[in-house]
Amino acid sequence: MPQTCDALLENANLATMLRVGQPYGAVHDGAVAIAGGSIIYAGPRADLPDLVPAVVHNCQGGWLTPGLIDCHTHLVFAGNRAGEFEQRLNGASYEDIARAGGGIISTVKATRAADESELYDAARARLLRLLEEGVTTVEIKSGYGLDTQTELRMLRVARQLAQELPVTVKTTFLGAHALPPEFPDSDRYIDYLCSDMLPAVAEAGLADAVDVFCEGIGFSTAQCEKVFTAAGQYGLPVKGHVEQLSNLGGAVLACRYNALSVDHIEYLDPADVAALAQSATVAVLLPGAFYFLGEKQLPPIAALREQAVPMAVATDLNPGSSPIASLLFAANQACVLFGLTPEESLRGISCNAASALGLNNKGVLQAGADADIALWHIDQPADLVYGVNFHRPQAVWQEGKCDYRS
Ligand code: DI6
Ligand code: FE
Repeated sequence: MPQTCDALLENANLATMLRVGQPYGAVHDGAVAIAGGSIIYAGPRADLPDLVPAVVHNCQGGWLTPGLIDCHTHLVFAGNRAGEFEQRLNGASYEDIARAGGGIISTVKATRAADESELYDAARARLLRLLEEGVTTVEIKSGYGLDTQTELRMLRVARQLAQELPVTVKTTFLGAHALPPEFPDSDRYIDYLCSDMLPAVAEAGLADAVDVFCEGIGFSTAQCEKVFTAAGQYGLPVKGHVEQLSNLGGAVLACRYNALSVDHIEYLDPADVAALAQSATVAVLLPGAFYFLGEKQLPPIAALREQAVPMAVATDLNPGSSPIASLLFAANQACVLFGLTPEESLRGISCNAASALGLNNKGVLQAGADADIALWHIDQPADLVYGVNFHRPQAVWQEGKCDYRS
């Protein structure tokens, strides 16, 4: 008896992103079958099993990729930091502005003052920009509340976005993002975070992971370690903003706590890459922040590549260091600014981004994976990262549900 399925996507080339055979795990003249929100077949058309599909979609020789994954964003926030952009271009540095009470803290003030529906509407508009480009999974951090109530509000907004839009959202609690003005002492803030904020967030079930900003203008390694230990007590995996502006050793610390990812890492010492290679931790590259802040220090790409550390690429979408709502632009920047190959960059916004979020059923086209798929009218996968704002998907399937585009 032939098996029934919900949809058959035929007359397509597949960039499966599996690490077999051709670059990009490519399959020419392929087909994908979807049932119950999952892929039940992805491979050569010639080997397609006998299926009775409810819908057949002719992909007209286009390319199917996994739905794109933005594994590091701060897209829930209120306010606007264009004024700081002007200050920076008049000579102030990002760190000067932060130390003068601007920077992250100015967004904290605006976010605390915004109610849940204002925050939701602003975040939804930014998220739609990502979804238009074929993103089907996004990570969203808190960290502009820095008090229990506002952190919970940000995380609720992030979860609500996933209720109302065709996207999977993974939420991350980033209470250790900056020192709020009512706490002159960062040790006392970290104690409050561990004894009050984190328990409230964990008990509400609103976070999938816990993040820190390990930096001179953020928190020390000892303080980050306290946060990691507390996260472990709630069974939450950790990740870290580390080695973005200086090298404090946050990446090695995060690996000791089996972090899902270490993010930024421009100042990571190549000698410390071994710690990443020996763990399952993903290196998340954020070229948008490097670009927007005009940084010069490049992440140790050659060492990461030599030691086969998985590299992901994300937008870091936030108002201060990366006001960039385009994952394909970030993927282009990873090639142009950091020297990733187009294949590495596309893996960075698909399979490796899934790993950075602890998702083992997304980011590839393979039987058993979630049916998160984008269809592109392109000649080859590299087209997606070669041009800027050249391409939009013709159709996107998110957990099997199709959204056709023009
Ligand atoms: N590193 C960053 O680049 C962002 N957060 C962080 O820890 C900046 C966030 C902001 O400036 O609002
Ligand atoms: Fe960030």
